[in-house]
Amino acid sequence: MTTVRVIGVPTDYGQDRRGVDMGPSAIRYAGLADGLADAGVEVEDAGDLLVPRAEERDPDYRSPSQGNAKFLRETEEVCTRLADEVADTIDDGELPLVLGGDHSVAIGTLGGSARDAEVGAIWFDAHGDYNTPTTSPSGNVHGMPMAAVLGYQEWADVGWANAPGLREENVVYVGLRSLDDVEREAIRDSEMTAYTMSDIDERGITEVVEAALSVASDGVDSVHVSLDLDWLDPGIAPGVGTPVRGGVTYREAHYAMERVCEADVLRSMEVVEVNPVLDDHNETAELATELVASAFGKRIL
Ligand code: B3U
Ligand code: MN
Ligand code: MN
Repeated sequence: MTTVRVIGVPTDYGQDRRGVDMGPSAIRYAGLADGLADAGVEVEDAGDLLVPRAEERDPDYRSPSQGNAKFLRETEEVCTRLADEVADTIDDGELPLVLGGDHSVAIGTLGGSARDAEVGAIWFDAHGDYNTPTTSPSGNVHGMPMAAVLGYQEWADVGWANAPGLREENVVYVGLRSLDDVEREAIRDSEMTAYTMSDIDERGITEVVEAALSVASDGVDSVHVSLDLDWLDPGIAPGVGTPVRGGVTYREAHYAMERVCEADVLRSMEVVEVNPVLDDHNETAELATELVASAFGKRIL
């Protein structure tokens, strides 16, 4: 039986809306343990990483070539510890489930997951998260983790942020609908595969998820799944910092997670950007727990 080790990472360094640091509590409170039990997996909750409060820190960046990346030192501190935890979990034969926090935590999750193995990644997100400190319009690191782990441009010199076992060819986006201009060109020029919401409209979630799984798992040991709750339509997931209209539906999201489970390639997973301060009666956190349960094997029948 799979043992899932839950690792909470209560950060909000990577973006401007306070409250996403309460994501791990909100997701646990919404019934994560019961959801995982329903899925039939063993659960071990490792608690939360200790994360210094943003108020005690200075957001001023130390730029990798004069760009803007707010709280980069703090992000390094937290992601370096997270990467070790994730790598240790996998070494122990367990499956890490990281609860964010904002999406900058993916630098740590992937850093650990792709440390000693070739892995693929499926990025369920409205956004590309492929900015660099010089292309970012906001300086928010949650808009940069994919570029960071792949060592794209200025991120190439930021060793702690790179995930050695991840190659562009095995990275797949699903559900994109908000990209910055420079970021769009960078994704087009890359070897990554990007399925937008239009692709889902045209081909259906079934076909898109099938294609995503096959690209991500091609020639690698296993796959990391990153689930940004703003992937879903804000009508059902209002508790996120940067909602974008036109996201996937409740059923599409569940179907995708069910297929992830059936493909049996999962190495690590993270659920990010749940912000209970912006949420409606914790419904986004509840949705997150339901989707996790589907990803780990909960079925209707
Ligand atoms: N691309 C924008 C906005 C953004 C990225 N990720 C989220 N929002 N969640 C940026 O700031 O990089
Ligand atoms: Mn994201
Ligand atoms: Mn997003």
